[in-house]
Amino acid sequence: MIAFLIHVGDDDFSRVLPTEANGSQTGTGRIKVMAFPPLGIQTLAPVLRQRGHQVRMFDTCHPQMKAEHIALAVRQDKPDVIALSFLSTTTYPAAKRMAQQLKAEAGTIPIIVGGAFATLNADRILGDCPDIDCVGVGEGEELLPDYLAHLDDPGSVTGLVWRRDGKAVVNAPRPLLRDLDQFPYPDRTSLPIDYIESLPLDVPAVLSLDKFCTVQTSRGCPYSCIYCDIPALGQGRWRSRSPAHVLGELQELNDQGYRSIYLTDDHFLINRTRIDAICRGIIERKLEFHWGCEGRVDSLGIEQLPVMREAGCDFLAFGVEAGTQKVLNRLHKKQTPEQVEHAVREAKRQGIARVHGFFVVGSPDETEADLMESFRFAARLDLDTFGFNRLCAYRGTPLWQEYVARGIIDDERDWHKWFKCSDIDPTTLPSAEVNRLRAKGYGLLFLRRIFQRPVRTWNLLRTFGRHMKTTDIIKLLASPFRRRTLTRKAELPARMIDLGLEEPVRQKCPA
Ligand code: B12
Ligand code: SF4
Repeated sequence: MIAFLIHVGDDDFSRVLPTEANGSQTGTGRIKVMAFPPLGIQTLAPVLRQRGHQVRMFDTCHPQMKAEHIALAVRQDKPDVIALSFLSTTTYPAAKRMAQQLKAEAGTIPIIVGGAFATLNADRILGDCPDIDCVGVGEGEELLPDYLAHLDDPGSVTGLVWRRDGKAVVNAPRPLLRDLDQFPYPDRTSLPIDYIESLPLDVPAVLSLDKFCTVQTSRGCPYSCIYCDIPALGQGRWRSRSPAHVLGELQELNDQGYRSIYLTDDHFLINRTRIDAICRGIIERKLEFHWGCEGRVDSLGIEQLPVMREAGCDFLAFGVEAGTQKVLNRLHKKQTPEQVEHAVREAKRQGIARVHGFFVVGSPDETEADLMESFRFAARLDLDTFGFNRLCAYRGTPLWQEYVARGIIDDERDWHKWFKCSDIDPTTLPSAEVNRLRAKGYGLLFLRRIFQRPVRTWNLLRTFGRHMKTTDIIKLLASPFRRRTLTRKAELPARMIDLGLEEPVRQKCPA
């Protein structure tokens, strides 16, 4: 059979590399795009091929892989199945538009969707979008081939949510995969795109022009932070590939010339022995790439930092979230500021080149003093880079459930939206206030950096400056103080719309 695998991305998170930034070639058919590779379809493509299917992949970050181009390919190739893959709530409108445009061309060819958001909202998607025929819930490695083998009998495919006589039918759930080592390595060569290691910003913030890709060595996380849907996606379990399987893939990538790798694991640092085995393997094999990962500050993996550094780890991102125990507790983060300090200090002491801190602002019960303390805390920490995003609520998280219970979110009508907490929750600081304090906090942080660590700041700017124009660096530095316009804005909860509001009002609406 012929299957089309299409990654629908957010335009905000990709940008074709400008020619002056050295690279986008015309004529060769390959382009350079500042984006993360679409690991979902890269993972599924070889699995389908192994079962004898033909696969054609598309990533909408490519200017020639927009809906109209894919529709043309549908007309030419007449695939048996069109599979759309997208990650988040923010991309659902684009995925729907893609399904609509392709359905007009595809007629009876079934369109199946999958990915994190689809998994958490399967039956609702079918009720909402007539152009989508079914949803694959959870991991696709077994589900998608099973679906292709039973196109005429969707009722037999576990994990599938499909439509019969206009109604959504929810098949029995498919258990989580037990053995992640059984599948072929992702296909990173079929798409005519070179992904460039960059920051997902509105200026071309290129980090390196090294051949770049992502790898997933484990799935899931056993913690339960209130704003995160990873536990819901993976049933609160952490599963991993064996070090030998991971090393096989890393060797292949090394031999293909990849020199920059980012691990998209939800929590890479969880298992000390496994980290040790992977890192020692990288060292023994003399693999040449540098790599980065994310993890919790209380991980046992912190003890493995020396071997990680030796194995080429030069970027480590920690979920710091807040500078006060009160807010950390409210987020159910189960970590202390002292653990944050220890982890960051150790990472720098062991020579990790860039240590990043993810922070959130605008959390429930966070006061002005708490928020400013997060910035002061960040200034004290030995972080190289940091990001302060406003806390948002997504369906599938404990926070979403809390807002449903508190009568702020109507789960029936709001399921496809996401909300900034400071827009909707009266126990948060108002959005305007959060923005004002964030700009003030960034100002404080930048000044402390420039005066207390001038050499480090200069070196960091030089890293950016290698591939960026000075005007773009200035834009990058000014970005925390500017208002960014994303293509998809947070929407209003249904109950506020009922009240005729056009802007969110942070008060409990009548149920
Ligand atoms: C890497 C990553 C990114 C990268 C983008 C990567 C890319 N181009 O693909 C960047 C940094 C750009 C990013 C940005 C954002 N992300 Co993000 N991201 C991730 C992360 C950490 C890993 C994704 C990944 O590579 N997984 C590995 C692959 C193999 O898994 P997969 O894609 O899910 O595919 C598997 C299954 O889903 C399934 N499958 C996939 N497609 C299909 C299709 C069919 C038909 C079928 C049957 C099955 C199927 O099979 C695959 C193999 O099992 C996930 C967390 C996670 N664990 O999913 C968050 C995650 C997806 N992101 C999230 C969010 C919120 C965002 C942002 C909105 C953040 C923001 N506010 O700026 C943006 C939006 C970006 C966008 N929509 O394009 C949330 C989504 C929550 C939600 N309900 O919306 C997640 C779950 C993180 C979290 N803790 O909440 N992200
Ligand atoms: S935020 Fe990180 S630690 Fe918390 S549940 Fe999600 S993946 Fe786990």
